[in-house]
Amino acid sequence: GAFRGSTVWLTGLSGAGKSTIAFALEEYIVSKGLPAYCLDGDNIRCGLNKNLGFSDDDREENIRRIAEVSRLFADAGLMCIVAFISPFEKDREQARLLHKKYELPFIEVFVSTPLPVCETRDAKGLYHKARSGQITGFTGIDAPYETPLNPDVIIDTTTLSVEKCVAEIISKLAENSVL
Ligand code: GGZ
Repeated sequence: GAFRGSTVWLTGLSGAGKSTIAFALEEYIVSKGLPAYCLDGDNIRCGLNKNLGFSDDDREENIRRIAEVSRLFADAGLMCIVAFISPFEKDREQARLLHKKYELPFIEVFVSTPLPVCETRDAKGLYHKARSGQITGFTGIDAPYETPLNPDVIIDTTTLSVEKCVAEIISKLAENSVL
């Protein structure tokens, strides 16, 4: 079908695989000659949101700004692929409503990889630091993660390959006439 600007919103724990899937999806879309761009901690929390930390209020503001930016990207005709924990249901719902208001497609992908798997991966050693008390307020350990109530796609990277995860998202996008 015809390509339309949209937002693919990945949510899940640290280490769930959000960024890996996001960049694989971006690569796939760009390889088709279509415009896509990933927003993640590296390009948002280091720039636009560098004044924000990990308190509940800061996470809410982090997600609010990301929702606004993704809405603008989608409106500009890109597929904006967003990869943040986004732990609060109400903030994700606000992001969805914002896109709805501007009639822009919004696909919520719950990367549901369970905590024990994320914790075993522990790529940056943050879970270890959280368990040993060197970091406080870490999502899944001593800060909440609210499980999405109505995600459009659910992906568990424990057993699914990156290619399969991307394929699941692609088929949902096609179903929604975004691709
Ligand atoms: C959760 C934290 C924290 C705390 C630093 N809690 O694996 P990472 O390192 O690369 O991904 C995590 C990232 C989470 O930032 P987000 O902007 O996605 O979070 S939120 O949507 O809740 O605003 C982790 C690192 O930052 N990190 N401290 N306390 N993750």
